[in-house]
Formats: sequence, structure tokens, C-alpha cells
Amino acid sequence: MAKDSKAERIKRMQIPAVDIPEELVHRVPPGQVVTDRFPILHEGEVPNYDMAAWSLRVFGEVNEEKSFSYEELLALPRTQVVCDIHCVTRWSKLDTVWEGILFRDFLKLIDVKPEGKYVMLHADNDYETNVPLVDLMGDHVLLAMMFDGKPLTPKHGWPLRLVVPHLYFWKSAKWIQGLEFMQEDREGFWERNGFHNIADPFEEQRFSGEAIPIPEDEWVRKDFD
Ligand SMILES: Nc1nc2c(c(=O)[nH]1)N[C@H]1C(S)=C(S)[C@@H](COP(=O)(O)O)O[C@H]1N2
Ligand SMILES: [Mo]
Repeated sequence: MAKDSKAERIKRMQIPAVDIPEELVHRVPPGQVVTDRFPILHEGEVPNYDMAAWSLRVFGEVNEEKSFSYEELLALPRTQVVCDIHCVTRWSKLDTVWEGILFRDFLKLIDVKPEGKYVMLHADNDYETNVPLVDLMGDHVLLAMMFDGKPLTPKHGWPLRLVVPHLYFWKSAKWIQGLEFMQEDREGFWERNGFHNIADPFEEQRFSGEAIPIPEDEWVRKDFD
């Protein structure tokens, strides 16, 4: 193997990537490595919540703004989803198990105006990410409350995070506080900072312009569990 091939570089860095069987290879997007770790990535500090005061606010292109307490969300029907997740910093994790409210079930409670075609996820700490509404309607998109059969840990987004597994994982906002329905698309935090607006990992839509030099071992140095 060429001395400077990507595989060789990864070996030298001792990235804790796992070798996967041939039949799973098609599930790994280009440029990704599979890990059993669950890396923790976010801007700012892990928030602390007073759950009595916590709410999820729904606003923008809706006929009626609504706020949901955590208790109200807990009372809604839940779905379990098994999916692969892909972070733009190159780690992928296969067969992750989530439970929460299927986004399209949640939408039955919201009277979205016909012009509300895009959603901005508003999250802590002032994190925003934009997703077209059609991308949120799929079988694997959750307002997630559980991971691996247990409540989300604070670091992974408790009490509520989005899971939109067919897009790079920065779209899966942790600690969500608000859903804003929009007529026009608007860029969120990473989308304004050089990352791709759509973010399909299989199309390798990492950046909006010039590639941002993310070191290949960036994610390895992150906290994980
Ligand atoms: N609120 C918030 N959500 C966020 C982020 C963030 O900085 N803030 N980072 C995103 C990125 S880049 C990734 S890869 C995933 C990581 O989720 P994890 O820490 O549970 O692995 O969260 C996403 N959601
Ligand atoms: Mo990420």
C-alpha cells in the first residue's frame, strides 16, 4: 500500500476506527471512518435546565404558535429508530438506537402554513441549523429523547435533540428550544461558516466553498463515551 495513502495515515494516527465487514461498506459515506465511540461535539457548555421552566417553542410560518412542556412531549407516541450517523469531522457510527417523537407525527400537532417550507432549529448555546421541511418528514427523523434505551445524557442533548441521520450530524441539533418554520431558506451556524447548506454525506457535501482543513484526527481528540 502506498506509504501516504489515507489508510496508512489513519493507521499511523491510531484512530480507533473499527474494521467493518464487506457487506456494511456501502453504508459508509466517502471519506468517513467507522468508530464504536460516541464522540461528543458541540459549541459552548453543556446547558443546565430547570425542567419546570423548559419548553419547546414552535413559531414562524404557522397559523398558531405553540409551546410544549417536556411533560407534554413525554405524553406523545414514540418511535424507535436504528440508523447510522455521520459527522463531517469524519467519524461515522453504525446502528445507533434512538427513541423519540417521529418528526412527522409531531407535525400533526402544528398547523404549518403552506409557505412554511424550511425549518430553523434553534438550540443552546445559540446554535442554529436549517433543514428543508421535506428532509424532516422521513422514517428516521426524530425529536429524540432516548439513546440506546436510556434517556439522553446531557452531553448528547438531553432533554431533546433532533436526529436527522441522512444529513451530516451537525444538522442534528442538541438541546433544541425552538422550531421556526420559514418561507425562505436561511443559513444556520455552520452553514454560515463554510459548511454545506444541504450536507448529504453520501454526496460528500461537507463545505459550501473551499474545503476547510479539518485535521483527520480532529474527532479522535474529542471527549466521547
Ligand atoms: N446545540 C448544538 N447541537 C449540536 C452541535 C452544537 O454545537 N450545538 N454540534 C453538532 C455537531 S457538529 C455534531 S457532530 C453533533 C454531535 O452530537 P453528539 O455530541 O451527541 O455526538 O451534534 C450537533 N448538534
Ligand atoms: Mo459534527
